[in-house]
Amino acid sequence: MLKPSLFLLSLAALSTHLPHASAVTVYNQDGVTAVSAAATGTGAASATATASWLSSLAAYNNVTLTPPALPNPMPSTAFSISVMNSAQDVSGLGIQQAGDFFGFSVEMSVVEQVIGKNATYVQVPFLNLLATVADRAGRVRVRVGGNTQETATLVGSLPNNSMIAKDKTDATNPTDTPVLDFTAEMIYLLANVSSLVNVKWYLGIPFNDTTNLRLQIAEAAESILGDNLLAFQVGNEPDLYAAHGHRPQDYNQTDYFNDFGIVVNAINNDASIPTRGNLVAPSLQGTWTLQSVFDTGFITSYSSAISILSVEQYPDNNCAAAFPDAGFGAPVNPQDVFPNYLTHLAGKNLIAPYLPSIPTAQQAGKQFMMFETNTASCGGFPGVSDSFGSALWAVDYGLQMAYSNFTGALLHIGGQDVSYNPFTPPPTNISTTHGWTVGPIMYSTLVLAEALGTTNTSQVMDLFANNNANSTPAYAIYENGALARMVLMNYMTEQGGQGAYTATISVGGGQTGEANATPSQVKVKYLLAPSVAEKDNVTWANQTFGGRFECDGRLSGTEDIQTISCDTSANTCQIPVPAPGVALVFLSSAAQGATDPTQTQTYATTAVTKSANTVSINPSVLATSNGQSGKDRSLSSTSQGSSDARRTVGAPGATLLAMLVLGAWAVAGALRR
Ligand SMILES: *[C@@H]1O[C@H](CO)[C@@H](O)[C@H](O)[C@H]1NC(C)=O
Ligand SMILES: *[C@@H]1O[C@H](CO)[C@@H](O)[C@H](O)[C@H]1NC(C)=O
Ligand SMILES: *[C@@H]1O[C@H](CO)[C@@H](O)[C@H](O)[C@H]1NC(C)=O
Ligand SMILES: *[C@@H]1O[C@H](CO)[C@@H](O)[C@H](O)[C@H]1NC(C)=O
Ligand SMILES: *[C@@H]1O[C@H](CO)[C@@H](O)[C@H](O)[C@H]1NC(C)=O
Ligand SMILES: *[C@@H]1O[C@H](CO)[C@@H](O)[C@H](O)[C@H]1NC(C)=O
Ligand SMILES: *[C@@H]1O[C@H](CO)[C@@H](O)[C@H](O)[C@H]1NC(C)=O
Ligand SMILES: *[C@@H]1O[C@H](CO)[C@@H](O)[C@H](O)[C@H]1NC(C)=O
Ligand SMILES: *[C@@H]1O[C@H](CO)[C@@H](O)[C@H](O)[C@H]1NC(C)=O
Ligand SMILES: *[C@@H]1O[C@H](CO)[C@@H](O)[C@H](O)[C@H]1NC(C)=O
Ligand SMILES: CC(=O)N[C@H]1CO[C@H](CO)[C@@H](O)[C@@H]1O
Repeated sequence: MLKPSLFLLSLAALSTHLPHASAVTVYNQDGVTAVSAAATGTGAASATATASWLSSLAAYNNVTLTPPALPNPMPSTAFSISVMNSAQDVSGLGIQQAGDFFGFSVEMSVVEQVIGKNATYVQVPFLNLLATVADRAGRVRVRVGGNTQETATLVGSLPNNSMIAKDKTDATNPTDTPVLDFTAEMIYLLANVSSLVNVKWYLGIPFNDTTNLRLQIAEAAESILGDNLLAFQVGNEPDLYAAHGHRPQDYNQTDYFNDFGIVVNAINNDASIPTRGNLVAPSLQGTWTLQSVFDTGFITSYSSAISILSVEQYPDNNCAAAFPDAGFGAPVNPQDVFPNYLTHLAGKNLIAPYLPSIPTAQQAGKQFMMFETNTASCGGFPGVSDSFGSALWAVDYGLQMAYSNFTGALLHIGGQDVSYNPFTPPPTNISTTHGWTVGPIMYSTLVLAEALGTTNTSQVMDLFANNNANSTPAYAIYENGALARMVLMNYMTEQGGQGAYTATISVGGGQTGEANATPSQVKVKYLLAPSVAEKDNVTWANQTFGGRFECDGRLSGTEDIQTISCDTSANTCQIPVPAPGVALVFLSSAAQGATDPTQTQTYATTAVTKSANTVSINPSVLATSNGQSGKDRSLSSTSQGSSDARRTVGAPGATLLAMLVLGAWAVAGALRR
């Protein structure tokens, strides 16, 4: 089997005046593009070859589930969808959205593995992966933070010229999360990434100690990142502080309001933080309601300080498996929860509690973001979180959030001890021979980016298609006020020749007096895999990131965009949707050109062409990978000591008891991400 060559890019050796790059083409030492290595993505070979020490790490687990049975009764597999052509004729459309709706949340402790060792050694697969999204969306939003941001400290220097040190243990922290020291090199790393791919950043200001604020990260980031910095999160899940022992047991919304005010005042008095009004809060996990925080006067008091109101939510948790000794009871069998993800209700139910708060945010002129999310906290469910089903779940969930007026969502990336990562580098000691592992959920970011496009005017409508059957959701996307694209989904896996459906769509000519606007043909891109349980063989318009350990960050294969002719006398187009699968239907060539990376010259706001977008890096300027240099622990996981078999909760018994008294559900939701 050919292996992709992995290189770390030496930015120092490159011109500092590179254009914003949309694709970084890396050649291996034989002068052969590494793309050929990432090719077919059968996955079968790598799965059987995967050593057991690798499959014991959640990110590379070998659990393959059984697709659920077909629904009984079956939904119709031949149904019509009639859509309006003009947004004005549709009631209940979501607000205008940008193609970068889905971004990523990178746990701060895995920055070295995922983003780069330092500002001059950037992980090329990371650049390439982000470029696949930036190509389609115009830009990508990435948050660096998580539990680790709360106690992280920017220091002048670290031993051995390290960028991040996480050897200290925070004895008070029950999340097994290491305490981080980092240098400004980390911010330079992010700046250097942004000079190659259009990435915009969210960072977190530590909030563990309001008597000793550490605003250095904000000071450094504003001067180093400039416009590439979007906002600073202040407080990560403050509604869990008491449960986690980070604040007194009676810590409540008023205390949080007061703590937040201390940070706002300090920023206002810090001349080294020139930007105002770019804070993200309250980032609740759900133990407190948003309304209970708003009731303290939070929005009115801090309106000039906040740009984004935020929540963080996962639909389930796998804490019982991640922390077997912590009293969470019997581990969940992933097979049992798999069907929960394979329904249109999944995303809807997850965001339902937040819908009443969104108009409040809109009235205050604030964005409303799902700042950290994924399939299940405490590491995800092996076989679920890394299945094609998770990609379908995320496409539906993302579009549902866009329809429901969220303004963005960030998919979380942990270490090798979680199974839900959009992408995971190989373990350090095999990084010269193995490529990255791209999770099926990564493809959902491409689908969302292309569905929403680059004009910032896309409005999403849930079509409640097929009598609102939960297995066959469909969405319409209006752009500049007119229907541009549709997304047709199928959660079923074909069994006994059953499961696939054909939607007969017609545009305009509805009851509002619209004229027929059904095109004579449509273009369709499919997201496909043989079953919802598939882990490796996933294709987007016939292109793939490959199976486990096969990816250098680029899609390989020949793009295949289907053309479907419509019936111009009946004014209908018949769109087949395999089981399982997603069809992205482009209703016009303009609707396709606006989002299709094969036609990047049509980007409305950039002058760059496809060829100018491709940076070819000569092998002579590439250093070899991080090789054997890193200590396994410091490069292996989100949570200190948790990537191996001895998973224990590092909390003193008393803290743990206090947590459990408050309810396992709330604690479980955020115990470890
Ligand atoms: C799956 O991985 C485990 C170790 O985690 C190993 O014992 C088992 O043989 C593997 N199964 C397959 C089918 O590769
Ligand atoms: C960056 O990291 C690489 C790989 O660990 C190392 O060889 C190099 O010396 C580092 N550069 C700086 C400036 O620290
Ligand atoms: C906050 O975190 C810093 C850095 O880890 C630590 O030195 C400090 O003691 C912590 N403060 C509190 C109140 O826990
Ligand atoms: C620095 O590097 C040396 C040599 O590799 C090693 O022995 C030492 O433990 C390192 N120190 C720290 C603090 O990592
Ligand atoms: C929080 O606790 C303080 C002190 O007991 C109390 O005065 C305040 O009303 C409480 N706030 C809320 C929102 O319950
Ligand atoms: C989203 O916002 C628009 C404009 O304010 C509104 O018409 C629509 O009903 C909202 N959608 C939902 C699901 O609340
Ligand atoms: C890499 O490390 C793992 C354990 O951390 C070990 O089992 C494996 O044999 C090592 N592989 C190589 C190629 O060194
Ligand atoms: C879309 O919004 C982004 C972020 O605000 C902006 O950079 C970009 O120029 C906008 N694109 C268009 C076509 O207005
Ligand atoms: C990969 O999946 C596609 C369907 O999505 C199927 O046609 C193809 O045969 C599969 N390839 C392998 C090697 O399993
Ligand atoms: C799909 O990609 C494969 C691999 O590149 C290629 O052999 C095949 O021709 C492509 N299929 C279509 C229909 O383009
Ligand atoms: C473009 C850019 O931000 N370059 C930075 C890369 O990182 C080094 C530090 O190692 C900075 O000196 C450069 O300014």
